[in-house]
Amino acid sequence: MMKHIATAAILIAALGTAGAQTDANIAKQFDMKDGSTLVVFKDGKMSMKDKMGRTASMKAGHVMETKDGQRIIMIGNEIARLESIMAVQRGGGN
Ligand SMILES: [Cu+2]
Repeated sequence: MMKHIATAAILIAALGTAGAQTDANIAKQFDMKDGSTLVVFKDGKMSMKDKMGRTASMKAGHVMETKDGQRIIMIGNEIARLESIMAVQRGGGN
């Protein structure tokens, strides 16, 4: 099972600059099987958005699956970091 799990470092190396970037600190976003979104920061730490696009908590170490079947281990749980980026995207309000 472990061999099927890509580490964030490998993902980021493979992605290079090809991933959609919505913020300078975000390396890549993945659509997950359950409808949520995985946000990977450039330092390899991660945060989640739920189906409604709200920040969501997920324990580090949790194994998630992307829409296309990749398995990724949750690294970090950067809710506050994602929240601050989303606040800026909304125009700086709450
Ligand atoms: Cu996750």
